[in-house]
Amino acid sequence: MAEKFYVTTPIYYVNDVPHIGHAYTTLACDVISRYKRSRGFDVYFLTGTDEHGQKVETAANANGETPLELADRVVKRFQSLWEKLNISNDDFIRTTQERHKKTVTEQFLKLQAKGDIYLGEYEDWYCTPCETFWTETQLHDGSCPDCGRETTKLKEESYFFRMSSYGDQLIKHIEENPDFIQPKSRRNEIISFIREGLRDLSISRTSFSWGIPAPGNEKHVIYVWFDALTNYISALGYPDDKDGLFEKFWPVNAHVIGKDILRFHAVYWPTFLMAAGIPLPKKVFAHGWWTVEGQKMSKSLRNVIEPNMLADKYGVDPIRYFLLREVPFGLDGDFSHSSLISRINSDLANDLGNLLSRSTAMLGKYFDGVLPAPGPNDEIDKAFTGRFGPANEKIDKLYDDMAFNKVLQTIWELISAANKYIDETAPWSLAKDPAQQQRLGTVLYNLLEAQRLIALQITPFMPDTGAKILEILGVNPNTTLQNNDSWGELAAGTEIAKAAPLFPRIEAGE
Ligand code: ME8
Repeated sequence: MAEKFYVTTPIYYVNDVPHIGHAYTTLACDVISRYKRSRGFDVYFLTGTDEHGQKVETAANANGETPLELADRVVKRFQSLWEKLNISNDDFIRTTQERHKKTVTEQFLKLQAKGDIYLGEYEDWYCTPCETFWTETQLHDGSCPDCGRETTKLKEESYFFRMSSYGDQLIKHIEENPDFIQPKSRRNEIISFIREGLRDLSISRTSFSWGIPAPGNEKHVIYVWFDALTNYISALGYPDDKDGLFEKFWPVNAHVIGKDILRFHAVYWPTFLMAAGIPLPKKVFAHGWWTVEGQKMSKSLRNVIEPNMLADKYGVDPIRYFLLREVPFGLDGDFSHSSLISRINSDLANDLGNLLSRSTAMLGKYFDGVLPAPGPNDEIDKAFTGRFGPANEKIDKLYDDMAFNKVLQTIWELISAANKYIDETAPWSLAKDPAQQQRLGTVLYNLLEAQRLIALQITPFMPDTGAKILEILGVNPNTTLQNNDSWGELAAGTEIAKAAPLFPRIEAGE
């Protein structure tokens, strides 16, 4: 039976429209999903939207619409963007769906029956935009330590989750499972947060009504994180599991999130799961933060980068490539149009595009576009062709660490090696000597076969480009890596026409 792989994005709030930050996380999950499928895994890739809470209620009131009308309107912007960016999610969960509400209600009842949810009273400093309570000591000069805005003291009846009972068990889990929180640099931050002592967590509100009612006490709505985090199991049909998805895909292989919501995923969520007796996620990966031309992205600075606009201007595949190539996953990065343009011109138009047009042009010129059978490999050929097996193995390991930029670096080392192989073997000189005809055929075969393997590795990042290269090479564009990643599968006799440039160069200022 195929190995399974379950990966999730955060569910995005519907009170904001999608920008490159959201696209980044979703793209990363898409790339790893496509890679794992190509390797024969049975993949479940989940994304969705977080639709409850005070912010949505307030925004809807201000617009003169109901919260659900607002959610219905904004969710389409996410869904159409994912379609445009070629996102291959298997499911899309909305927290307003019945399937989700049912799971949250059942979780609540289960933990309440166990004594892990109890009714108490809450008093603390509340940041409305962040929907987060802070203790007095966490505030920065009285303001929210996350967003810097004003906080207000709130006291209300609230249900609490007995998070304080689970701190020791969670530390033990983190210590015994070194891959649980990634990147590693973030583990210590979480461990010290837990060591400071976990307080019981307020998980309901009476101050607004847009949410899932607390069962049996409907003046409370279930507070946003208890609601939102549960999406990862409600989408699988927990607890009824009529379709067997939970049984098959849980525990999740990776929750991919931004560093802003690591604590919720690495502390709150695992303790909810422990209380419910559900196994913990295998990995929580917190990636870094994008700024734009050196500044924080924000509506008020009017510098929000809309992926729709970028895709229209530069094409979907270049954007997909750029976001994952530019910055090591896990570190912060800065978006600038000039670095995007320079990557498109140098990596895509020059390195990748020229390689294909040069080699297909030579095949046309020297062999009428019909791929010759290769003769024996010289030392120089062996050095080149021998790179691909180890590179495939290296890439597979890099995916386990979500090191997307290193995967791309490794692929681009192969592309550079291919360009260098052309320069070193100088096919144009071989072509002058009829005695070198077989040697010339070997060189061209190796070059084009190399590009078949390169295209297979490129496809998770740039699905259209990968398919296009495979088609040019006369290979079925749906070919996967599994069983097709060893050297020498390109069939002699295949007709390969001269390829048009894959990526037009972009002049600065265009
Ligand atoms: O937090 N750089 O939703 P959200 C990189 N609903 N990534 C960014 C980013 C940036 N500048 N801005 C946003 C929520 N992101 C909750 C989640 S999950 C159970 C509930 C990405 O709409 C990043 O993945 O605020 C971040 O974690 C997420 O968007 C926050 O999305």
